[in-house]
Amino acid sequence: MPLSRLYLPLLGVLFSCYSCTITNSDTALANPPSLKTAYQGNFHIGAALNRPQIYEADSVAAALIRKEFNSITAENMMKWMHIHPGVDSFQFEAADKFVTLGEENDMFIVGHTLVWHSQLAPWVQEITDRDSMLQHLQNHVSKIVGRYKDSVRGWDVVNEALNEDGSLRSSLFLELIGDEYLLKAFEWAAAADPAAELYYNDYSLCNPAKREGAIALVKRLQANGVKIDGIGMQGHWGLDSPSLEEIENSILAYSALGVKVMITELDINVIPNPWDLEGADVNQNFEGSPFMDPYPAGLPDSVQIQLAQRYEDIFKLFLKHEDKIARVTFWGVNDGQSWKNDWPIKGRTNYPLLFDRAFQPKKAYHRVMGLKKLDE
Ligand code: 9MR
Repeated sequence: MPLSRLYLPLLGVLFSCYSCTITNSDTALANPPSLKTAYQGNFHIGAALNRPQIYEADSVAAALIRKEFNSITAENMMKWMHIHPGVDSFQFEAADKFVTLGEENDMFIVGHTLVWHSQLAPWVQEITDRDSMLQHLQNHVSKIVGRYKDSVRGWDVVNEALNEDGSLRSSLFLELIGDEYLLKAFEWAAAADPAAELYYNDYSLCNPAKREGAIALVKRLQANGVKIDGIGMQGHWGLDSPSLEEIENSILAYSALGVKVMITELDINVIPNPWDLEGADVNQNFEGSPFMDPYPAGLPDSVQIQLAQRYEDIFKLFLKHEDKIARVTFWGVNDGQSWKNDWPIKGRTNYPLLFDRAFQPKKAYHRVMGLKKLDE
């Protein structure tokens, strides 16, 4: 048998391996590893965007957002004071830009937030009677949800309506309308866009007393036949608390109501929390104190490692409950931009997210990605 007969098939195999390497690396170049691709089969990975990010002022930030995230939330631009500053005036420009950005990149767009006691426009505080509050609230919810019908896919309809003990927080809405405002807000949102998902969003939802309050709130809506699709557990967490057990108990409890669970507003605080110091007066005592702002020049490796471990632990838990969790949204893109640098004490240097101030992925990013590599 001529030797070429033996060699030709071998050459064919070699060539097909070579071309398959080319194809794979081409695909890798077209789809470099990212949070959104790694977690594609599990849940959406989102980020809250601030105004410069919505306007894509920084090309590095813009590229990173497109690469890593498949869901976006407006950090501030859809809040009442910004979007509805006067009785008859709506400012939709930034919100429109935000929605266009999400649509162009095929992202799951989340509207934040329709009914919240904070960041209201001053004119709302002047409303003094039930009927006019009902009318203005309905107008607010219907106009905004209606404008973004079929574009915004999920709304934080009501934000932070509970106290830490699970009772309803006193607010203008509660005082003037009574707790019916909760039902109404969801009803108006559903009427304006029947296809949009509707959520209740709050912090400390792993705290057992508040959890009971949230469960009661969802049950109340359900008992009245009002549509609610999910609970947003804001993840403004620390290195040690809440415990994984408390987080898991909450995911299970909310999911048992038949609604989706979202981890929203995720960031992990790594600097001292004044609330942990008994009797501390947050506003007066600690401005500029090195004790409260220990890492102005960079995060020590030891803490970087703790942060990476914490992120790995919570993402492991999220993956365990991926059938219940629809989305995990970070409250910001990189450390420099996070609200945690200015709250509860202004001007500190915090490191709560997966990307550093130069938009470089941190150890925590690699650990979160590493969980998926083990899976493959
Ligand atoms: O991150 C937001 C920050 O830029 C605003 O100044 C602040 C005003 O209240 O709101 C922050 O976002 C909040 C979110 O809308 C609701 N949950 C708590 C978040 C952190 O305060």
